Amino acid sequence: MKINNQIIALLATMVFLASGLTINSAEPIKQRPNVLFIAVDDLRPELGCYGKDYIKSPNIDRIAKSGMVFNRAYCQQAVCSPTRSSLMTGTRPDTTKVWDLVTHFRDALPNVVTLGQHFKQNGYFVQGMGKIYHGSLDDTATWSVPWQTPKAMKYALLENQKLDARQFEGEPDGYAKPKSKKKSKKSATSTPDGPPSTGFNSRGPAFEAADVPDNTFQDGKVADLAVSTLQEMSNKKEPFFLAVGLIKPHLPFVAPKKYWNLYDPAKIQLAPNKFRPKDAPDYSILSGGELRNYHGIPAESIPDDLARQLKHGYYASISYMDAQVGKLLDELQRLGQDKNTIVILWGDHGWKLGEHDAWCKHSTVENDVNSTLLISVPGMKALGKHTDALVEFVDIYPTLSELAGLPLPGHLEGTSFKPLLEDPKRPWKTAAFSQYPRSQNGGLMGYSMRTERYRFTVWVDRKDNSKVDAVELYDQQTDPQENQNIAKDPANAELVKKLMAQWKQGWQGAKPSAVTLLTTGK
Ligand SMILES: [Ca+2]
Repeated sequence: MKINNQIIALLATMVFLASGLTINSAEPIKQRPNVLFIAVDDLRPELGCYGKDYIKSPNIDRIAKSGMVFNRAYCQQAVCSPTRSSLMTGTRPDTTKVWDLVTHFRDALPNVVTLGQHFKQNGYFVQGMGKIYHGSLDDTATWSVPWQTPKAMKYALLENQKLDARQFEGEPDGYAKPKSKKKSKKSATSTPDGPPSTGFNSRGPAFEAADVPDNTFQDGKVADLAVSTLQEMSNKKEPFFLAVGLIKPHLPFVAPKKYWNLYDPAKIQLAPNKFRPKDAPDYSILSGGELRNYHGIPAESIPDDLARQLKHGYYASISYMDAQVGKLLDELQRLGQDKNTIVILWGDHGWKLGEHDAWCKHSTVENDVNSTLLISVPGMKALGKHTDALVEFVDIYPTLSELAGLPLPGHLEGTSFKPLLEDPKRPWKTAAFSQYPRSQNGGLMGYSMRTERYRFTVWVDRKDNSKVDAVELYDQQTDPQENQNIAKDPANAELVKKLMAQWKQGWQGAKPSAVTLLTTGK
């Protein structure tokens, strides 16, 4: 009887392992993979590994070579706190109720188990540093030890520090706090179109190139801290989950001069579509109020020479951030932990660098919601591959959990994309969903759906979602820049009807079916 039980247990384990879906959950905890979770602020997918050879991102490209690049990864709302709250809770903005920069997800979800918390509860040592949650909206339950960020200068040059100090109480930490918290909250909730405005031209310059070491600024200091933390973690008995948040290429584009020197400004190409999308509602894209908060940026359209400087700064900031990523990868390798560590890197949303005569994020257009996502898993089959499958940032929580052999909490609203790591071309989600609020017309929410071929956005009354204010439709096959809204073209009436029906099904209707998962899984 005892032997029979052992045989049954052995057979059960073999079937479980043969399914290839997850690590045996009975495996000793120390055998589980570590996770290096790198969050990058405002990083659009314009990198060497995304085929943009002119960008110097050799270290992120290393992750791509040992992992997979997601060409069509979508954030759920293109601004810091909503996208990060969504990703970290594994739920969508309408569940977190975080659509602005001042609301904490614990207000609506007091007991939700976050990604880090889930790993912690399953025996991991979970530590976070740098920008993971937005600004001061940390969540202590996520971490095994308190989250931390080293203090650093925002600008290296004194004249820039002075310019920047005008509107803020001492803000050398890069997390400037408005003088009045109350005023900030009122400002943010009354204008959900963007970040709390600190005033036109009130901040320091939008860019700086000073000849200073990497650790002058926050990302350099965070990388140094992460390197020493990796050393400590590699000596622990339990596996680690280290979350490292880098704040460049977020504005201001401040990077040491050596990274600016990697680019020839004369060769920097400006956006080819410096105009609004035709036949789109006026509120669909904002011109970029966040950028106008910086000193010397005009309220009107950005002239080409300034646009070129800004792009130069964005690229330099990418290369500076990328060098910090390299320090983490080098240390992981030096410690011999690379063989047992999942590395994931994500940019919290996309960005406009002059496309549609606009800057920054804060919309539902492809430039803003399509973001950077790479993952490298020890032993994965599809090394160095790209996938065009539609994935969403809410999928990251279940994916990492499954890769580590952890159970999936019932509250999750995404789908593990682990099967794509084995077969990047397999059938997958039929749509990805993003949203953005607007204050216009009594308060609107744009719910946007990206299918294989189309972007379809429906702007509805926030108080009554059945009231439609406007519809946008872009054919990504013929118009990947989204320059022409074709929703009102009578020739597309049937297509709009069909997409509207799919849109009404929402994310629940776009999931890869259980049948697909089982029959094509390898
Ligand atoms: Ca951001």
